[in-house]
Amino acid sequence: MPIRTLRRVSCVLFLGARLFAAAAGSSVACAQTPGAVVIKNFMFTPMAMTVKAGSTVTWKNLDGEPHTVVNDAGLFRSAALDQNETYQFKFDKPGVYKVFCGIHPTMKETITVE
Ligand SMILES: [Cu+2]
Repeated sequence: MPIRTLRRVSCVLFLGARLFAAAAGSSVACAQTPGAVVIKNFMFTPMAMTVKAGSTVTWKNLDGEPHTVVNDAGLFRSAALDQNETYQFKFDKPGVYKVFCGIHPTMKETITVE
């Protein structure tokens, strides 16, 4: 088989694997990136996550509405995040951190740092 054909075959296999991973569901994708929180449909996703001490968590707002990322103990408070904007915080100490949106206080999540 010529090299060019081999390359094309492996490329198609690679794309197929990517599509399969996408079809397997967003919860799987989230589990593979523990430092990432998506804000969508007025929810933090995942609503509960565990990271290692020293990890930086990134929040990204996908909604057209602005949201904020606020710790109820006052450790951090983001500015209002417009669509596709991100906020990052580095968790140095182990503990359980409650997070909510300052604009929509019913939006909540818990981040456990171990
Ligand atoms: Cu909000």
